[in-house]
Amino acid sequence: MKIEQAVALIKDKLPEKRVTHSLNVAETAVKLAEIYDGDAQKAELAGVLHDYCKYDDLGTMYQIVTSRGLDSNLLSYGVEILHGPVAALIMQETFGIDDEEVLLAIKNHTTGRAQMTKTEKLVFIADYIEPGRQTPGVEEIRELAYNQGSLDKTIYEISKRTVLYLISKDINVYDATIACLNYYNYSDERVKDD
Ligand code: DGI
Ligand code: FE
Ligand code: FE
Repeated sequence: MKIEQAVALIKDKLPEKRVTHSLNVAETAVKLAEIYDGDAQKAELAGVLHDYCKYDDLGTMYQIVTSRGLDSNLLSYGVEILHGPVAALIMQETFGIDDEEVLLAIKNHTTGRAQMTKTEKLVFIADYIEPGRQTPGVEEIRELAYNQGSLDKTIYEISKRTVLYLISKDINVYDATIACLNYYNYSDERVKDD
């Protein structure tokens, strides 16, 4: 899919604020691709499309999870966890996107996972640090991402903050979120992929 078509798709479907966020994520992911020698085209496309299903009907999303055999644990969660996996599936089935890195980056943008591809990492981080985000402490993560030279350390710090936030609100943590936290924990001694 060409980037113009992706932008048209989200402008047709998402409210203006979410379109702005999505374009910011795409632009941020491209910047990170330049710093970290990633694929800017893939990062941009996944960034534009990552929140395509953010406002979809939850019942319809559960039907998609069941009928397409997605992880059944998804059925214990809400739209926050479902919109990535469902968007990836729709981009593949309905819009014919077949690039695995783009699909994975859309699928896992909320939770991350262990052993992410470069494009997944770029979109996961870009979603957290795009210029419109005002989460307390986001400046520290921007500094890490832009000036400290480690995607993996940035991912760990994002994961840690997300999990601490979820626990403080008694919100359940999805398996992939925990797997991401543990995998990118740089205090742990296991050898990582980069
Ligand atoms: O879609 P966005 O708002 O741009 O951002 P996102 O897709 O990263 O979603 C962020 C929300 O997802 C935030 O409210 C925290 C929530 N979230 C992240 N990991 C988990 C989670 N929610 C639950 N229940 N469990 C998780 O593991
Ligand atoms: Fe999202
Ligand atoms: Fe987003």
